[in-house]
Amino acid sequence: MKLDEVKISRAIIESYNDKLLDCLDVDVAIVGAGPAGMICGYYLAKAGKKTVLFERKLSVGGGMWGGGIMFNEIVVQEEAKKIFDEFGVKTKKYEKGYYLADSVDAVSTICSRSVHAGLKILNLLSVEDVMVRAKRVCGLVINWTSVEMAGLHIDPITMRAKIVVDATGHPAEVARIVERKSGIRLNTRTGKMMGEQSMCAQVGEEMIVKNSKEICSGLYACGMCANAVFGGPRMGPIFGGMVLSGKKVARQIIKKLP
Ligand code: 48F
Repeated sequence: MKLDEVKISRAIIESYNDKLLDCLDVDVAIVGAGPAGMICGYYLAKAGKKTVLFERKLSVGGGMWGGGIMFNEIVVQEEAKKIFDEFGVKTKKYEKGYYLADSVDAVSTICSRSVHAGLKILNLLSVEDVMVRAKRVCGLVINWTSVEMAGLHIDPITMRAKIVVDATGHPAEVARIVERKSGIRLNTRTGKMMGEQSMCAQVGEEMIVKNSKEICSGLYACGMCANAVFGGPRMGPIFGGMVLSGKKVARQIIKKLP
């Protein structure tokens, strides 16, 4: 069989076009393909919720690839190890309560399982704004990361979601946009972003699960973003909290959606 280059181009354009069109009206839109966002997306897709995840970068995985200071090993605790077992991520015991995983295995396995569960991941797309109606977040404004990087004056497009999840990690980008532009009061003590606190693995890991919840109508936070919104500490290269946080928010959303 002779290969036709134009046929290859046509196949890619038609298929991506269909995928993008299908992602313009969904149950849940997640922003950020770090560990928390992907795990949240996995459980939502597995429950049959139409879910799309937008990732700014070329690669998924966020801060997990690099482990600690580029030593590509990560640590999880007992509870999160069970979720790694469920995904098929290999772990080894370091000491009681401390399990190690190869970060490359963790990212690639979680990504693969999530996509196979039905999660649509669109990389190279940055979320630059939200859509708000009647004080409820109901969609996202997206543009190519390359447009953002080049500083080109090109308008974005908009997609609709019943629920949006901010899983953008430390910068908590979606929550900050809502605070800055919408006039909506966040469900924090002050009604505003509380900001992330300095390193404390114990408290950070406990708080991240507690803080993973609805930030305002239509918008949830999971992963490090949850501590940035509600004022919890960072925790460094221990990832149990991220995993449990993604799962918790998925469960809350599944209960809420019809
Ligand atoms: O930072 P990230 O891995 O967030 P996470 O899932 O995990 C945090 C840990 O990696 C680590 C930690 C562990 O203790 O604290 O930092 O909470 O992944 C966030 C992803 O969101 C993408 C970003 O490129 C990254 O891959 N992202 C951020 N802002 C946007 C975005 C945006 N506006 N649009 C699209 N993607």
